[in-house]
Amino acid sequence: MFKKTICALAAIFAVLTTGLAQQADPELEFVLELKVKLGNAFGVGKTAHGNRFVIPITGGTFEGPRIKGEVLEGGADYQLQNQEMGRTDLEAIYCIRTDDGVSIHVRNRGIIGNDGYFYCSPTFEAPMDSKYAWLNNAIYVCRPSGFVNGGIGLKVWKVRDAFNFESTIQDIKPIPDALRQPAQKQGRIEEFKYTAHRAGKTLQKHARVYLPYNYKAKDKKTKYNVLYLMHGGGDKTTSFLTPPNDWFPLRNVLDHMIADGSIDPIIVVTPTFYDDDENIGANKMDDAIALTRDFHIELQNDLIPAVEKAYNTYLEGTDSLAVTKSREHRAFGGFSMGALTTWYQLAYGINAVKYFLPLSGDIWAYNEKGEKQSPEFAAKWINGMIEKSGFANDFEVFGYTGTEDMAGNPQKNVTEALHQFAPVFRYDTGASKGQPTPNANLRFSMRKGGQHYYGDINQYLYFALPLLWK
Ligand code: FER
Repeated sequence: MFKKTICALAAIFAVLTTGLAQQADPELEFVLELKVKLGNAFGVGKTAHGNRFVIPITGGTFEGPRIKGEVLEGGADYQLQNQEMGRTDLEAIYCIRTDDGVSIHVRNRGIIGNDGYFYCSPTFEAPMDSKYAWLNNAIYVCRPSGFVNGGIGLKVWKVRDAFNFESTIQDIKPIPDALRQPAQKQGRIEEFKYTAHRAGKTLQKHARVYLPYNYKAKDKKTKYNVLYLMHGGGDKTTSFLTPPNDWFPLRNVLDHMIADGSIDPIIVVTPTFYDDDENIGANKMDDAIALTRDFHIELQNDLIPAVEKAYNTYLEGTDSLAVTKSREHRAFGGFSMGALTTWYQLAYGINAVKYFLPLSGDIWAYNEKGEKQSPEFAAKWINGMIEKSGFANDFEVFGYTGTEDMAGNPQKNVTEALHQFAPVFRYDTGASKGQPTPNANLRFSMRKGGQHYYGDINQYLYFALPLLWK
């Protein structure tokens, strides 16, 4: 008992000491609305605790952004009138069943004041192995949303942390000097040629491929996760994977991180959304945007089948089903226009990739007239795309940028809009305090002073790569 108390206190203390000053205020996120059918109430009478009433629950429906289904018959709302306190305590116990057949137990306790104050706090008990397990570990509030014939409407919200700009600013560690230097155990970089098909054109293209130290083509049993990294506007396949001793030391950092065990050996592929390294195919910004938007087609149809068959990866077969089956072994990230490519990959090609790293870039979404829209519009648009993909419960975003980066505020604003208007995203308010939120799939941090260039982007990768494939 004593030991347990100490442990609990230690846990609370740990939470409190990690960044209490930056703690976000709570806010409510709408989860679902219930329409509960009620039977005939009956009174038990005056008991030792008060005046007891029972109101049978006979059915109904519920619906929210991530869940919907029916209310099952057989529960009841047990009410206790307490004259001295001027209120009625209620406790409704029943089950709901989702439209895909998952039963969830509900226990909703609250008060109805004689002054009309009517709030409850429901708890949900969903099977841990179901896609609704996220309902279990949160505090909810609920209040009536009107009466429907013979029943009651109830809206339910989850209490969560509000988006807090201060808490997104964290000290992303600089890459230690030693890790910028060539490592003892070095991977190698190959130029990989492949054929791409776009809009009736056949293109001879290439990407750079980083292979970790000790990669052996003949050792088919050792398979590698693959990270695709897209360059920014006007850049090329060499922008991320430069020769050793260059300013942007990603290949050295990868060698060191693999050698010291902070990441598992991976293959990194740096393609281009242009026709080739001379930026052909984009005369104007509009062309470049279209190329970033459509790159997911080339990735799925041409690049993944070619490169992941040539090297030892988890891809088995080359069709879209094979690409989807191996998606958990794939990450896609990029800088600036490459970040835009990443967001479009998430919107259009989530079936091929599980992990997304938009680095200094926001989501560009357009109306039918081709006019660029607000972050709120972008958030609702990408939410709809992910919702209908069937992968809404199986993706992760690691977004990073800097306070002095021209994409800093745009990415911050779009992240806030995702938190606010895109229910498929669960923003990780704890990431910057080293206390990741359970079930979070949207991490976002801004580096103080971070600018719009590969040097800072390399630092974000150094910070983020150990978090992938966990
Ligand atoms: C952004 C700010 C700037 C962004 C891209 C850019 C995709 C730069 C684009 C370019 O000119 O190359 O938020 O997001």
